[in-house]
Order: sequence, then C-alpha cells, then structure tokens
Amino acid sequence: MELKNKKVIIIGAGKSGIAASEMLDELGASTLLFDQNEKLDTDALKQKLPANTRVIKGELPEEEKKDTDLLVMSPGVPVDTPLVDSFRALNIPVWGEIELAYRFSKGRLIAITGTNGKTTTTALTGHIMKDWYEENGIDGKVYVVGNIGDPYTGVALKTRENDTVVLEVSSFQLETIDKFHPQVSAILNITPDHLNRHHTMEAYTACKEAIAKNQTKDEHCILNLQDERLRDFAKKRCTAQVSYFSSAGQTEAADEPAMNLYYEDDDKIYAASRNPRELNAGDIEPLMDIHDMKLLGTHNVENVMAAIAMCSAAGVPMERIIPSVCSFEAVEHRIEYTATVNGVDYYNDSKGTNPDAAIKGIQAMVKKTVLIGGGYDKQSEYDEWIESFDGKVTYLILLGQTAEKIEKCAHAHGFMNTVMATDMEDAVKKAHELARPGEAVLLSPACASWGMFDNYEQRGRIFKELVRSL
Ligand code: UMA
Repeated sequence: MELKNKKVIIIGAGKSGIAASEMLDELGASTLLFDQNEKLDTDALKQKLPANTRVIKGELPEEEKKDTDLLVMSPGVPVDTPLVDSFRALNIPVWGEIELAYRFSKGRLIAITGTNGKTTTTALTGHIMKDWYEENGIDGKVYVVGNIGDPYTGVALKTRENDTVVLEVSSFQLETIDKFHPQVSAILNITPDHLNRHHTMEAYTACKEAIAKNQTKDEHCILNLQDERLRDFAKKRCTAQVSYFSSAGQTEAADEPAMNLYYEDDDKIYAASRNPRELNAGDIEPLMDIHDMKLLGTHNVENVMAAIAMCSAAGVPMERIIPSVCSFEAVEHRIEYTATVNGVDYYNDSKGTNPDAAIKGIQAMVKKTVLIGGGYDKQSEYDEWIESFDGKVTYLILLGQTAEKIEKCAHAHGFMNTVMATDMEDAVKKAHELARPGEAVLLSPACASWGMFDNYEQRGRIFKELVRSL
C-alpha cells in the first residue's frame, strides 16, 4: 500500500504510536495520533512527534474517521472494541504497528513469541547474529526490536537487504498482523496469560500460532516438543518446516522435524537432523555442556536451544553459534548475576513479578538460597511459589504490601524462616547477615514493584546498587 498523502490514524501514544507516527510521516502520510487517556500531556507528547502529526486525546470525533485510509494499532490497545469495529465497518484496513513496520522493511526477519522466555531468547538470538555478522564481515546490521523494548517501526525504514531483524512479538502484536512473514519463527511455549485481553485460551493460542501463518515449506518454525499445543500445531496447521527443541531428552516426535535439539540429564545439549549432511546428524557428540553458558535454569536451556535452532535455520554454522551462546550474559533483571560478596552469589530477578515467573527463579538456583520477595498486591496466590522452595530456600525475607499475606501462606505450608524487612536496603542487609559462604541470595519478589518503586527495573537497579556497596 502506497501511503504518501494517505490519512492514517494511529491509536495509542506510547512508544509504538510515537515510532509509527514518525515512520508514517517519513513515508509522506498525513498522521493523526489518538490516545484515549484524557490526562495525556499533549504538549510533552508533541515534543516527541513530527511537526505534522496531529494529536487528539479522549474521544475521537466521528468526522475524523470518514476520510481515513488506514488505522494503525498500538499493541496495548484492544481490538475488539466499538471504536475499532467502527473503522472496520467503513472498510478501513486495521494494521498492528508490527504489520506497518513489516510492510516497509527489508532483509531477513526472525520472529520469536511464546508466553515465557521471549525476551531472553530474542536477546540471545540477536547476540549470536551480531557476532556472526561481525566475524564474517557481513556488510549489514542486526536489529533487535519489538516487545523487548524498541518498536519495530523505529527501524523499519533503515533496514537493507543484508540486514537481519530479530523481533520479539507478543500475542497483542500478533492479533493485528496480515502479511507479516518471518523467514524463521519460534513459539517457545503457550500457557495461560493475558486472558483478560484474549478471553479464551483458544484465542490466545491462535494469536501465537499466527506468527507462522504466512510461512512456506522452505522456511522454519521452531517449536517446543514438550508443549502439547505446539505439537498439535506442528502436525495439523503449521505450514513451515518444523524444528523441535526438548528439555526432556530425545523424545520421538510422531512427525519428522527438520532438526531436533534436546537436553539430556548429563547436562548436555544434543542435536539430530533429518538431513544427514546437516550438523552432527546421526552423531551423538554433544553440541555443548550447559555449565559453559552463563544462563541458569532449565527454562533457559530451552531458550538457548530455540536460539541455536533459529540461528542454524538462518544459516549460521554451529561452530560459530556455540561460542556466542557461551559468551551471552543474562538479560537485566532476569536471574541476572550481580556480584559475589563474602562467597555469596547475588542474583537480581526483579522481573519475577508473579508467582509463576518467581518459581522459575528458584528452580534455576543450584545452591541454598536466601530469597527476597514481596511487593505490590495483585491478588495472587503464593502457595505454589512456597511449595517450590523444595528445601532450597533457607530464609524468606519479605517486604512491601504483600509481606504479611506471604508470611501467613509460608507458615501454613510449614516454612517458618520468614524475616520482615522495612525496605530494600534493610532486606539486602538482612540477606547479607543470613547467607553463608557458598550460598546464594536471590531477589525474585513474585509481586509487582508498584507502591515502593516506579517499576521492576528501578527495583532491580536499587537492589544491585545496594549489593555492590555491601
Ligand atoms: N491506550 C489507549 N487505549 C487503550 C489502551 C491504551 O489509548 O485501550 C494508550 C495509553 O493511554 C498509552 C498508550 O496507549 O498512552 C500505550 O500504548 P501501548 O500499551 O501499546 O504501549 P507502548 O508504549 O507502545 O509499548 C508497547 C508494548 N506494550 C504493550 O504491549 C502493553 C511494549 O511491551 C513494547 O516493548 C513496546 O510496545 C515496543 O514494541 C511491554 C509489555 O508489557 C513491555 N508487553 C506485554 C508483555 O510482555 O507481557 C505484552
């Protein structure tokens, strides 16, 4: 679609809406950025926008819709609303921000989705691709964008044929794609999430599967063999060549995957390939030992296997992929190694903002651990989190609004070693006193940060500063 002189309305004045407005302005479109938040500071917003972009907040006047050629949605804005329906009724195309970026970008696209692990896998895939470009002197760039932080529309017009875009894609973003078509895609796992937006598990799963909907048999889709929904997708609906990864050893899949990466209980990752000329096919030599990587936890082994499979599908030789995997450091705030003080390893998992994510944090620990938790009350239940302590957690230091609720829950499950802290400084001080050399301290709160911190990033950074000044 030629967008020069076309009228485009963009909904949502966050990062995506601002980047989309800039991109559309560069394409010569007439842009109107609309946000439903009445309290939006339009003067501050206009500073970040092209001079020609108009801004409307609150209600969108009916007459604005009539001569509109395209509606672009920010990911956080739901699509099943009367407002969006009214555009559809006028036959105005509705594109998500990533569809807009895709239509105007060049080069190779690697797209990653899944309920958990997307950000680490995207960052790792970007890291491997960047190393490959650098070592091979490839005249091109690797962009790592999407749900991970920087919008795809912010780079789309800069991309060239030799470039690679590594894109983290959320279910919100996949809800409004049409021609979006990665050469390599991955769905890491699908478990219930965002059901307030997608309503049913079927609708949520369909959004995730859509990542591969335009792929052909010559292209690659990487899937988790342990996930029943994804096995079903591979057998019945996926149009791309499937490669599997499995953290439960080499499990025979009923269909034949292009490549099968698997993790055995000897702590090594292996690969088998249908094509005997590829990789170490038929060969039982391990690809790598998981102790050679800096990431912790089985969930991270899965993320690593997915990234290996994607980069291999994108043409990077295995002997180049493995050293890059080993040099990759954890993404900030996700079981991020912070420092060793008096023989105690400190980890920042501030992104553990719900019990499910925090369980992964505990599972990743290989030593006795003093755990720091608690925060804003999202009405979560903490029973499964406490049960996951499994003798590994020595003390639970609690702070924030949920401290008492969690303490009660811990005591009900027979875990009595709870300690109250007044703030993060007090929590770090108490952890320092309680942890013995050879043990670990983990901040993995199972709660949001609000009330005590602006966001989980600030909470994690304050924790790291306090640890480093011990
Ligand atoms: N708004 C409306 N109407 C609505 C909802 C929101 O007008 O019904 C307006 C808000 O007033 C606000 C703006 O929309 O001004 C916010 O837009 P947005 O929510 O799409 O946020 P962005 O700043 O554009 O950030 C988005 C992603 N946010 C969401 O999907 C909620 C970011 O993912 C992403 O990093 C960024 O684009 C760049 O691609 C964040 C996220 O929380 C990290 N993602 C979810 C997750 O990971 O679970 C999906």
